[in-house]
Amino acid sequence: MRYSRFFIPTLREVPAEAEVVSHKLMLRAGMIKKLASGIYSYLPLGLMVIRKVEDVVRRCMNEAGAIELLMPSVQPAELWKESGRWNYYGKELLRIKDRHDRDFCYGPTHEEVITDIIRSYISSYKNLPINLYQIQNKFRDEVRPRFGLMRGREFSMKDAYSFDIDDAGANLSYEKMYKAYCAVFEACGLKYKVVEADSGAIGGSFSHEFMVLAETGEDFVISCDSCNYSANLEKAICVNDHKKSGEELLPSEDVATPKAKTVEEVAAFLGMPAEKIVKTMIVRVDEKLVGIMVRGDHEMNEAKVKNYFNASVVELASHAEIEEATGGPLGYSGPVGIKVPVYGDYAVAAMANYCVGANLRETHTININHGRDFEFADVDDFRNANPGDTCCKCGGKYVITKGIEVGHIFKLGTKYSASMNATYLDKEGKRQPFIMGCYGIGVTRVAASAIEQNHDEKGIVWPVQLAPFKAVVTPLSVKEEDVVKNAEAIYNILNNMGLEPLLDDRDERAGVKFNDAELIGIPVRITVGKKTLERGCVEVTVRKTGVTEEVPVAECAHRVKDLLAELSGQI
Ligand code: 9G3
Repeated sequence: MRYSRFFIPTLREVPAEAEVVSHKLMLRAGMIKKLASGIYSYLPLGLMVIRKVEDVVRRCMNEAGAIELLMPSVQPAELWKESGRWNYYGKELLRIKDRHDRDFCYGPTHEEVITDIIRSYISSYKNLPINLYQIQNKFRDEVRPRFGLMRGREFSMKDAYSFDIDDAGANLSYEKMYKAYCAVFEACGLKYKVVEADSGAIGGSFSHEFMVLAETGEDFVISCDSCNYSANLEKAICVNDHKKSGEELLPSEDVATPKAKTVEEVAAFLGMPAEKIVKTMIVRVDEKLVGIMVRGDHEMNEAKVKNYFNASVVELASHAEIEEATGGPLGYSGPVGIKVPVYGDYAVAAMANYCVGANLRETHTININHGRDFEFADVDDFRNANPGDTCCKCGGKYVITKGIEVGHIFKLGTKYSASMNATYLDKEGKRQPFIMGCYGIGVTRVAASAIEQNHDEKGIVWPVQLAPFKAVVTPLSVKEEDVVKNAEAIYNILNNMGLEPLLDDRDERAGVKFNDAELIGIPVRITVGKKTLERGCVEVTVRKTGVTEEVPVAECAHRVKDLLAELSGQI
């Protein structure tokens, strides 16, 4: 491609709203343009990278035996009413009406549509298993879209759906996708981790998330420092290895704690460590109210509470509900004398003489002891894991890093096939619901996360596998005939070798050309200048290292080929 005939609107400055580096650099490199909140146009350079990600995904999915199709993005409400999700989702589901006032939605995912297709055509166990996938735009009316393509409202996803006759088959389909996803992120040159995840509202028995490791990630990755156990924050198991305190029980006493609301303020006021204070969270679990007690230096884990009660909704109770349940205001809740059952996290169950809210404004009670002052309905793991916690697999210690969720795979089971009556005839001629799995990769998020992992102060440093152009040929002057002739020749050779070169044939100063090449992050630059040509050479520079070497013109193309192979870890 000739730069002068392409369209790369690079920017010097970016809007302040761009917080993370991938957002800033995608805007500056002229890869994307914001159309509305969370909605972006993919400009030519951006689209080239997205197409590269799609190519890698397609190749790995096809190699795993999945078959590509394409479903509409606008979906009829009827299918969502069948699955029971039309009323389950709130404003995040973009509902629209057609000219006949019929209800539709802009698809945030396609479980309903694919299940409708399969139930219409697959009637016998003989036609199973099958895995169908698409790369299609999705729309999720996120409450706070941010970070550019990292959390957009309209985004491109590869979503796959598998249908099996039984659990064993579904596990095999799941395993195939697990391996295919590893192949995708390897092939994209990304550093990633697979973590156990919570299936949550999606249902099904288990799921894994694929996390690109980046400090700017929105998600936490808990991994063991001794074994390969890894889970996301929702899922990471906290073992009950808390030694009983064994303290002698002290008489409890109400103490005034004026203006002390947070655990830190109460701890400071009472001169005790946060871990001697216990929070009683009043939460609504589906229709009922319960108290969940966690240590002051721990955070309640909603996903664990949801799974413990096998609930579909877990929310903090409203002020009125707290008043009703405890007789006291928000922020001073405690377990003593309240109308709702109280559940304790393992860490609390091992404590004695701890401080709780007195269910009175600006008042706490010290030296409280379960078993004497109140009873637990039950104790379990209700908190987020913390760095240093004991590994549930090997007893090692947890470390916590940040990550970007670029892939998520789910063993779904019969959640959709049962609700949508999607069945096949088994060997005995009996109707059975399909055992399903679903698998998603955030294609546009992969492109952004690659930048989060590969950039420096000059701009993007594309992994060769995702680079829009693998090499840029930069003639220092387009007025020097000899320079232009050699640049054109090298460009044509690289093109014929399939090395996707960009010829910067603009009549611009060398500095501008260098800055743009470094900003858009092309792996290798070939600089053609009068002086080096006098020695029959050109300069070859590797973007990642900044190392420049002088190479005879005749050997230049092969040197570039070798460098690219080195950079993509092929040699
Ligand atoms: C909705 C809305 C948002 C959603 C969903 C439904 C997330 C929803 C989960 C999934 C599960 C898998 C197939 C590809 C991989 C992920 N956000 N999910 O179902 F109505 Cl508004 O999408 N689907």
